Amino acid sequence: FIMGTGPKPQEENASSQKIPAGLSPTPLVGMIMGSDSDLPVMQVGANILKKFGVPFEVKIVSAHRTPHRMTNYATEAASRGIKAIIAGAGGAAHLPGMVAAMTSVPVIGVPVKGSTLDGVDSLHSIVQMPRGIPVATVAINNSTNAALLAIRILGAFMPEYQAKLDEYHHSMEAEVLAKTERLEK
Ligand code: RP5
Repeated sequence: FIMGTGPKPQEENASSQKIPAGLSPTPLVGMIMGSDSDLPVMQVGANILKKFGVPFEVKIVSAHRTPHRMTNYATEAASRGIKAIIAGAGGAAHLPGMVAAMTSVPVIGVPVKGSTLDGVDSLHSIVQMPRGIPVATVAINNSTNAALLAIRILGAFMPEYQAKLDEYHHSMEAEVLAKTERLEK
């Protein structure tokens, strides 16, 4: 993937990272995004999937620039064995909702912050799905939580992922407790 060149919002530490190697030909999680300019935000979540050992793929799928590709992706996802789709998009961010309309695989939307409106446009576009077609929406630019939610979905029927999440939560707790201990000294 080639990173977008324009000034784009980036999560902390995202700019120096790349989509991790080892993308799977038989993914359980599909990560899609509307543009390569979304990559700096989305690769943070991709790194979480990699860290948890989740087989995943990453693809640029645009609802408005590549609508046929989007349709194919959504309609084939279930038969390809994909159990959760993470879809990041900015602006009039219809990608997650459109994909969710064409598959019963759970879709997690990541509102990507663009250069205007602070990402609220993306957030509202994704979170305000009319009844009948749900999209689980995470906070603006929070591909980390999208990845963790996808892992929770896998954990519902693959206990090894639940165990890994428990471990993750314990290490997060230990980290916070260690920090507060240092402060209190
Ligand atoms: C959306 O439009 C993408 O998800 C991206 O966030 C936004 C801008 O795309 P580019 O013009 O940077 O390609 O489709």
